[in-house]
Amino acid sequence: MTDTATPRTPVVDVLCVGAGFSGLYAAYKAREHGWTFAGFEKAPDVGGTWFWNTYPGARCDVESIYYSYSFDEELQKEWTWSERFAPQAEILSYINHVADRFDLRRHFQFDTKVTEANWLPDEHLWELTLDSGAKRRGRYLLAGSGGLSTPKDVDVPGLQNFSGLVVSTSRWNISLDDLAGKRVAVIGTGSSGVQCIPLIAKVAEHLTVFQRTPNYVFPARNAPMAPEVVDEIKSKYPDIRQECRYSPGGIPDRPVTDKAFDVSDEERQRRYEAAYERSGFLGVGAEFADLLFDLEANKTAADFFRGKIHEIVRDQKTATLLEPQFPLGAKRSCFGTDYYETFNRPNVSLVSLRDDPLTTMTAGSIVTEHSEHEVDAIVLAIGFDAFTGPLFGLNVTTPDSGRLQDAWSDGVRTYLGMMTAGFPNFFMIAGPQSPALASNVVMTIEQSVDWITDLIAIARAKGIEVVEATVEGQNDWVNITELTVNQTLYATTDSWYRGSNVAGKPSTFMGYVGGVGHYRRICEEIARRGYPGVALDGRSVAAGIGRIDEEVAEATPATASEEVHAEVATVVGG
Ligand code: NA7
Repeated sequence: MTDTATPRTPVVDVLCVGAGFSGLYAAYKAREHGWTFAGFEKAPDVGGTWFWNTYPGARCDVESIYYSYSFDEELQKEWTWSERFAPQAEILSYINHVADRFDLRRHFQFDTKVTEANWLPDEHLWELTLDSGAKRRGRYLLAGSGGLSTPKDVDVPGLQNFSGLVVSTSRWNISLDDLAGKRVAVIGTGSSGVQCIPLIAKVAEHLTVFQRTPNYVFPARNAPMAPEVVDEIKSKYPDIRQECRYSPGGIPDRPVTDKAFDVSDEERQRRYEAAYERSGFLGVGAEFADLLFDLEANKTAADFFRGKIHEIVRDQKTATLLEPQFPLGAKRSCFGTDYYETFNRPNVSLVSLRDDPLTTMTAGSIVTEHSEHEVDAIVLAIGFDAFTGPLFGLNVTTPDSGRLQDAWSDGVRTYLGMMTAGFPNFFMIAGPQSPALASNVVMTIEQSVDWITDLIAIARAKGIEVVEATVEGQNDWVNITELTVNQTLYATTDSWYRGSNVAGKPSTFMGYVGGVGHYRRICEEIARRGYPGVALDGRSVAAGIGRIDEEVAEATPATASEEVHAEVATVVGG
């Protein structure tokens, strides 16, 4: 029997793609509202990115006590994280626990890929096509498909010639033992490469690391969670979470009050040393308020860090090759365990692809311009087609706007990172131009789902069937995200943050970097004012989101870094 849509095809209130942190919370909220919900997940089980990224050493880089749901007090009380940064398996068992505890699994169809999503304007419905050919219809479509879930296409020359073992960190399907005693190559030194390299080095006969862009790799200082620390946090969890919701990054803030050149050279060094010991996102890169805004200030932190590499790595030529050259923090810093120390091992060597580009491969070797490296196995840690990859894979289409990828052919355009003009009743959970990329993403996901489901609830209560971002509201938001990022050093550096890791991808900065708390206040204010920037059955309140942004800023005590930000804005006329 074919399973195509008929007039009697059941219609649910909410369709959702993905059963990771986003989809599960969306299912929970939909059920709380009493809506029918149908979720689709291509993996055989829950977990999203954490289902697939099982490479050795995979763990979160935001502390687990924050990188977890905050919506249920009992949940956060009963779950105990074993380490400061939980490994992938523990995060996945947490997600499974949440799915079981709230009985969410039954709302999802697994092993099911959504291949198309079409808006039916006459019926005000979304119709999904599944890889089985089946159709499913619903009033609202939520993309909980994640930001870092679609692996980048392999763009390493000559890989088809190689006859040994090839494995990708984002689709890891071997055991570490399979690499034991082998000559292994790792290509890529982002977070994934950085996390697996030290562990592969321990089992491989020889490991050759092929590095294109050296990163800042801070010591993660991962450790078991002391029971008394866990008890202390659990006793204060609601307050801590509330602080996180209005913080710059979705983790408890450590407000800094001064700029790098406000203190003497000796004092600055002393502060960087202490911050280096502390590590984490509030480490060296956050020690002074102007580090992400002022290149000279940033250079003091970057130089300090480069000095650390030379202290750790014995071979000074290798240490120099490992030195990052872009401003510290301008793309996502990595957190590793024994990363630089690994280059002191006799069985590890480094090839700098900047100096010696990879040209091709043979059946048993990687060939660069100046050398050839015999290997038995290649680990690809080359990253993701971030944010737009997962969304474009859904082929979201409306008759008037065409496919999302065509509508965004010159770059991403969203309203608050959650909606996009021309695609009614379609919502992106923590999508591009939301704070997702520069935040504790679990907190951003919760905020996003809350805002989206509040809007749907209001529309339903008023009998409104079609909800859509206005072009005016979207233009305002795109301007805000660009003005905000252009005042920072993020704007100066190529990375997946702006799509430059994928050939041909239009350059748009994929996040809002004005802070989780500020963003939340803007979203709250927009809701309070009747959703300017959103057309409800075609009617909208005039947008003026820029004015809301300013009013929210004026009403909130500025943090030191926001003051620097404002100073920079005056200087550059932003
Ligand atoms: P990333 O951070 O995008 O890192 C990918 C790495 O792979 C990076 O070093 C790239 O160098 C390198 N790369 C990519 N393509 C190639 C080719 N063709 N040849 C050589 N080297 C290449 O991805 P990750 O998975 O490590 O981390 C993603 C995020 O997950 C991370 O930020 C955390 O938020 C969690 P490049 O820098 O492009 O020169």
